[in-house]
Amino acid sequence: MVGKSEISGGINGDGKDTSSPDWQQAKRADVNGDGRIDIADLAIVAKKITE
Ligand SMILES: [Ca+2]
Repeated sequence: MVGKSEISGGINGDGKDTSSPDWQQAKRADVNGDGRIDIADLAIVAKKITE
């Protein structure tokens, strides 16, 4: 389940990876599970919202 908090978290977390100190929070936005938050995750989240 993806909500608005995950969207904003994803945007705020853009560019973070597993070495980021707040990864435990940021990883919620790592929807494709590759260990980093980037535009690919944002695109997936955006797609889920519009489905
Ligand atoms: Ca990712």
